[in-house]
Amino acid sequence: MQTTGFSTASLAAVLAEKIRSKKARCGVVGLGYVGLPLAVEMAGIGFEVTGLDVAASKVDQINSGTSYVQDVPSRHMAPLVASGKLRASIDFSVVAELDTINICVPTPLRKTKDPDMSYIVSACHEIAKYIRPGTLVILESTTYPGTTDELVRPILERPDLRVGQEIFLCFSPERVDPGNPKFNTKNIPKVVGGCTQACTQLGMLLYEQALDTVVPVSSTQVAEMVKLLENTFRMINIGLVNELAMMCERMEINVWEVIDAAATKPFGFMPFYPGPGLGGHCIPIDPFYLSWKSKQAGIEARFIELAGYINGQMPHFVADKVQNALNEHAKPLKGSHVHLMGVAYKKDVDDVRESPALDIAHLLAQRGARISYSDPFIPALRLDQEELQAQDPVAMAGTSDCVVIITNHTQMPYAEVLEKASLVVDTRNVMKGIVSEKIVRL
Ligand code: SAJ
Repeated sequence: MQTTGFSTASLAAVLAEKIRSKKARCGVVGLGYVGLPLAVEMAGIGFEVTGLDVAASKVDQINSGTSYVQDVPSRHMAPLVASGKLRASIDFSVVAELDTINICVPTPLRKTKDPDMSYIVSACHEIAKYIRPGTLVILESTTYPGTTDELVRPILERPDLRVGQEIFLCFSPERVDPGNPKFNTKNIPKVVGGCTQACTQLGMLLYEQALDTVVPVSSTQVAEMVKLLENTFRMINIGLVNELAMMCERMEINVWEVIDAAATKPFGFMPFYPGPGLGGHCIPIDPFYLSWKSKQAGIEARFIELAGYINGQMPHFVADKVQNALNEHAKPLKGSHVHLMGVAYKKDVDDVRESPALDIAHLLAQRGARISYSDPFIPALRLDQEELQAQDPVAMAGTSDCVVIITNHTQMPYAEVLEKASLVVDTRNVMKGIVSEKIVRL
């Protein structure tokens, strides 16, 4: 069918050929822990990639060959910048020259636990100003089912730019696992679903150039729901073992031993481990995108709400455990020096977003404890109104009244800390198998 001087078939065919020949000019909007690795991957296999971000500091660092993302070494990125394969800009007018655009902007929660779509909306409005026929847009930000079709499509679509005809629109969930040494942008299977078959085909073609495995699904809604299932599955199972930890404390059963023994079951079981709470920018947040949309559809997502409540209780559970452990040593929490060992939201990452360490520190300080912390990945930390510097854990173990192991980073001097400390509250079973009066376990 003739549309605006181009036939749909030819627009898709021309774009497909540009992608196959690597002549497509690719854009990535949002240069964080998802967008930057994707931009580098695509530039690395020969596409000319333009990264777009609203933060001039990120753009300047990239254009100077300096990476700020843990999983993207500067030594990998700098040559791509030097060769002109990768560049960054804050000027969205470059969209007019792009053939493909991946949107990797944040999707946080508001304080009311409602989705904050402002980053997606703002990016789409910028793109809509400059997008031209024959362009493929793929949203990667984790979001509720229906976002691509109900929110993104109406912003981008015009009578002369119809999705599936003159422009092409997909959703593909990002599956980046920061700090994972085994799975990376290239080898993690990539799910993609388009608004139309032609959209899906083009989305598949683009990812097939750079990634090992592409998994097409029948719609953008399916692709959006896939990611929410993945992360809701984790959040609920973490909530389950956290509740089990609270039960086991009352029944004086070692929950870690229970989980390890259950994990010997070779089928039908997947171990999760209790901890000080749920941190990060995915697991505590993504499930609430699903529960929000589910409520709109008239169904209460009770599992998510309950797991959210239980996981949210863990910092209080840990603070009580510290207070009770000090009490057993005839020390009031008030006035005691408590040293937090590891404050990042999970092991071997340099990110404190939503870290339970922040909640635990706040609760202990509220009850009168003096707080110090150590973390090889976090040199400085703002706790409430105070700016703290990371301390040496062994020195702190010798001078504090209690050490609380919150994040089980691999490279930490656990043996020396145990030797020097008078009391250790271990929320991660780092001291597994060690028998000592000093150790209190979750
Ligand atoms: N946690 C537990 N017990 C567990 C597992 C995790 O308490 O058994 C805690 C962690 O300490 C952390 C929080 O939950 O505070 C989240 O941990 P996570 O291992 O889920 O790590 P994230 O938040 O980096 O999740 C990412 C997710 N990746 C994407 O969303 C693309 C998730 O889907 C991955 O499964 C996860 O990494 C992973 O497997 O590492």
